[in-house]
Amino acid sequence: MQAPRYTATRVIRLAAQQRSRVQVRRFAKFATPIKSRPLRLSGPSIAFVLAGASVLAAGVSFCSSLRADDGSLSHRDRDLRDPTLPRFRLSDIRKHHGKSGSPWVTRGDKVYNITDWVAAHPGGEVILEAAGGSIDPYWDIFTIHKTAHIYEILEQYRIGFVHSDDLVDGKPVVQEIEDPFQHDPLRSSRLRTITAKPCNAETSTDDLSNNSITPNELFYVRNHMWVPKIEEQKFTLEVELLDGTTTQYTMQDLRDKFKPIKVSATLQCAGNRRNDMTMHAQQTNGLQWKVGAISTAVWEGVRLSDVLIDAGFPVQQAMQGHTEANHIQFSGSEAYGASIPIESALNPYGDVMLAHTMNGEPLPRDHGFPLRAIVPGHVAARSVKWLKRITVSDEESHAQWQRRDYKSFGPNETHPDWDKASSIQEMPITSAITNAKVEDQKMLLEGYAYSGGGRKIVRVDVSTDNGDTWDQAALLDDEMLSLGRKSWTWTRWRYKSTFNVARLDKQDTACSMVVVKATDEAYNSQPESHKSIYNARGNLANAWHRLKVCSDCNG
Ligand SMILES: Nc1nc2c(c(=O)[nH]1)N[C@H]1C(S)=C(S)[C@@H](COP(=O)(O)O)O[C@H]1N2
Ligand SMILES: [Mo]
Repeated sequence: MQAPRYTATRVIRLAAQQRSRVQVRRFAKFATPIKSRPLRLSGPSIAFVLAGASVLAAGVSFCSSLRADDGSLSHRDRDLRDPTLPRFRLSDIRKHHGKSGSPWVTRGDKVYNITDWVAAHPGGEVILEAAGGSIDPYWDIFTIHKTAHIYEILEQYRIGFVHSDDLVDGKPVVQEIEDPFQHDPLRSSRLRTITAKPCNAETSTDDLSNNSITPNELFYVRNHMWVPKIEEQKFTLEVELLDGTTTQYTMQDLRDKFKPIKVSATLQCAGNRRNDMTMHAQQTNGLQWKVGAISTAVWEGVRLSDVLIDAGFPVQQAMQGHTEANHIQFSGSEAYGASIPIESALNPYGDVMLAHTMNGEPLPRDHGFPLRAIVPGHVAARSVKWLKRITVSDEESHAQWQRRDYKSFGPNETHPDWDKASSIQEMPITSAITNAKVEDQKMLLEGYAYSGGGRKIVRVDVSTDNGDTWDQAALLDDEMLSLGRKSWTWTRWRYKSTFNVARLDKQDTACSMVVVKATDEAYNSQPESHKSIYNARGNLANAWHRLKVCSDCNG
């Protein structure tokens, strides 16, 4: 009997499925019995690297150095490696697969027993899909995870070496795996690329300054994995209710059955301005975004609540609090998942939507073609792209992006209790300077301010002397930014100094520290320092934005 051959993407999709009971059962259906497991290394999962790596990374200090190597085998007959550690055959290692109860992985010629790691990290179970094989080919692709601290953690679980009879030139023969990024779209060279695979690229300060609605090709891209290839004709969205009943919708169904809506909304990554926190507090663990992990578009699609009603969910009743449902879970087509609280999902003023159109165009592939969730006013991590499935549930999504990331902790909490912390949902207030120059001896500043929850920006305060004295920036109006039932977008602002910058020189300094902070309609304002809100993951870095501006330098 031939076992189903897993492609990398299939395994990952399975691995990342949320673990509600129904889904666990569905998952079990795909489990390959060990004997018929195909020999090619198709089982290990990229999700291991992604999930494992970031879980492992949690609370671990950053720049640790790589361990010295134990020396590798140069000839299969002469095994010079540490003789005190046992050797294992690949055929035996394969028995330590995800369902074996004692999962192992290999890296190079080394063998690791990750059983204890898994036991200590509830929610990190996706790691099990890597078990029984090598993680190397995936780490080669996901260079982003090839960091010293992750190697070092893995080292703690080493139990021995791959047997020399299974090594060629000192390494187990690792099957070539298809580069899942090979079909990613081309991106504008105007984006500031942080990592190419997966694509993480921010909008440039010029493009932030010049556009109130960000053109699609300049909209920041934040992908945890590859961009899935989806044919609109073959695409269906599945909606599952609490009792397990499901309804399918094609894109045509969504267009034909539901009233279209148009909402302008800003998306901002929880990691926006993380680099600022690194610079002003200490090293943070994550993509070092500057001020451009934020962009704004006009989204068109249908209301989530309309679709839920059609699928049979008693929305009216739920809005009166009569429901067991607490969360709406979203699953992406690659592996990503997240959820939002039921009250966000059903709020008639919340404008939560399933979007197929971005600035008048079909969603670009990078931004979720053919369908994504847009959850205005919430951290962009909840606006799941390539949306495949909506699950009404009594609990939050089990995806690691819900449970093991996108949370924030106190400055001292290096080993945080992830289960206790709340997921980031509505965003706090922030602001940034995107352009600073001196023109005719006046200082000219431009930037944005944004607050979550639909809270309008009511004021932007600017200081050109590091916070000693303050003035107000002009808030720019733009009717394209007001589509929707609340204030879902950034407010762009501009400031021109009333004094001549020559004054700066007279003070015996050619430069001044410019500071901006914003206030929203709930009179929330930003914290003064990044130190006070430091967290190892560098999430929600929303302290006053400071920028040194010099009279002899433009920008
Ligand atoms: N399916 C899927 N949805 C996703 C992500 C992802 O990697 N996969 N990234 C999330 C995060 S963290 C952010 S910040 C936004 C980024 O959206 P954008 O790439 O359209 O700017 O998408 C969110 N939705
Ligand atoms: Mo994000």
